Amino acid sequence: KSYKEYTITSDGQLMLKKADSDQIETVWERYENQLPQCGYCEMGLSCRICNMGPCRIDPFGEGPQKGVCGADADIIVARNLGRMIAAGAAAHSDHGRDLVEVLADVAKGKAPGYSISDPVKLKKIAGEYEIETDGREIPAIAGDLAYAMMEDYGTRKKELTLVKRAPEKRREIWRKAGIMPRGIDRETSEMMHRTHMGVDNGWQSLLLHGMRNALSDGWGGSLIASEVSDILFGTPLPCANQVNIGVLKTDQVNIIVHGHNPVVSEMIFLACQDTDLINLAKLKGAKGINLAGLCCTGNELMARHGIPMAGNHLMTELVIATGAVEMMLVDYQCIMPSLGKTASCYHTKMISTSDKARFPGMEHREFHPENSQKMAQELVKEAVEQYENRGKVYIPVEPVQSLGGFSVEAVTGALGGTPEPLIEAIKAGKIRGAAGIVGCNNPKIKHDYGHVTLAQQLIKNDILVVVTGCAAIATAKAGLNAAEAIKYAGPGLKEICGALKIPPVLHMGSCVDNVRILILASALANALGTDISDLPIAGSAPEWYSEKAVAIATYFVASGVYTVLGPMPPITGSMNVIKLLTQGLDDITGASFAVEPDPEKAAILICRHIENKRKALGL
Ligand code: BF8
Ligand code: SF4
Repeated sequence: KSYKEYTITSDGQLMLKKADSDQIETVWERYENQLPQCGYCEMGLSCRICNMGPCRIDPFGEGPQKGVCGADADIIVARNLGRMIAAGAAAHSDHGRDLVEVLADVAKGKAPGYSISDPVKLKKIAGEYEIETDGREIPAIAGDLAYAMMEDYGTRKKELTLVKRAPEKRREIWRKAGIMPRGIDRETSEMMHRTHMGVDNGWQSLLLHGMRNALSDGWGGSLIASEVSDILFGTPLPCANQVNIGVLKTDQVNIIVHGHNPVVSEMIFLACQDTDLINLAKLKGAKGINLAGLCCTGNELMARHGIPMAGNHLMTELVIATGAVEMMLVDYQCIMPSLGKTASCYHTKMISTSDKARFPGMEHREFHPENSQKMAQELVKEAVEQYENRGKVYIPVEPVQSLGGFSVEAVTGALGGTPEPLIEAIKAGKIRGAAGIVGCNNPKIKHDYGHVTLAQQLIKNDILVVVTGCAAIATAKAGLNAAEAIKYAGPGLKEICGALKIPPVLHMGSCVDNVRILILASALANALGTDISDLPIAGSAPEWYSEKAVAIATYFVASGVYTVLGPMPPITGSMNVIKLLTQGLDDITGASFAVEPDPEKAAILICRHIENKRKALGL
């Protein structure tokens, strides 16, 4: 079989060949071994929520139409989707909580190595929480903010603090629909309660609560994760970096960080700059220490420090197969449990770092705020010592240049301090609108094909593209996140991006940073005195796989952003659920979902939507 059928990337194709000759099992092989996948599960028609089951509904109407408890297809599909949203929201929000805990420890002086890198942002957000900042010491403000954020997680009775950043019109829509998020943990917990057997058996009310649960992530947990990361580690600014497997170095100690939480990767980043450790690496015959990222923690380091990026989700096994990685450190989320086995074929040391996430074949070395600095030093030293054990390495490509770090502050900065120039360009029709391309890789879609094709089509049609997560890494590898990529853009977008010296595809960060897209959209809506749903913008997740992506897509739609999914979610067992999500929601949140696995067709859907919104605005 040709490796071109699996991935459009040349490093991926070459590494798949290498993995084959090394007899390394990959995610694609395991996917093929699973085929055909269960049709009931694909349609969302199987239920194993209680022990009277498991149950399944016959989609052809011949077998059972109800589970043992009496639940029908609509209830089962809605309940399953609700639990996907809850898991996704929990993942992002619990990640946010870890940052808030570090913030609290920094305030108490109990987190050596961590500090407040952006005091301006700290004060700004403290102000949003109505915390007194005038004449007060930074640690005191940080402590109060951490405490107030922890309260947002708990059982609040009213509204999350930061929803006030959404346009007033949008908040009224949420209040009217009864989906205003109240507490971050509360909404996830309530979803688990509602989906217990014998609680909420209204498929509509389940889906509405799904919206509220997702909003508690988008305007709560993820937003807190993103903002507190900026406070602790700095707000991203545009910086150059390199991407693909070619960022690994034959003559340096290669350390990879993989996962999501900058609490770990930032400390590794600092330790990699330690002169004693660099000298030790030289003593061992290496030219230095090369730190590179994978997935979202890589995106965080890339956005803040220009650290190179080795690859996205489907590349994680193949990066190890280069034989060039001395150590890979993981925290949590999207880390395939196969990685330990892959690494056992090479000299790569695998380290798990979070008390919440263990993996077979990895050594567990837990990071806590009080020991992180020391632990990072020890581990980088061990990685350096591992260099001597390296066998043959294979790094088949040269890296690609890209630009990262487009926080909202950086985007408005590039525009000269206000969103006005962007609005003018949209009004003049030079930029037709903007679209987010976000989310994962999934072996069901040719690796990176969905992201790259969609981005190419959209910029060609003068639509500004913003990217996060694994999508951002895909477009970076394809050369689209560089200023030179304006040559692929339509004439209007080319003119504007050329004048501003920005790429037509803007890397906005990791998956929790999807909230940056919402904040930018809110700023545009506020400047126009309108709501997010009136803007000529759209979202998409062309290769999504994870429950987190379901939460993100849902809070996008609940926030008024039309969103096109690539792979079909497990909802086809209920026409009612499909109709509500693809049409009915328009009346409630002013936006809906679409599903289109072919990125060229998805581009047409997005262009059409953007043109319709322009028309409605009289543009
Ligand atoms: O949070 S895009 S595969 S790595 S879930 Fe995972 Fe998907 Fe990548 Fe980051 Ni997001
Ligand atoms: Fe079956 Fe109902 Fe139990 Fe689900 S909740 S497993 S449908 S009995």
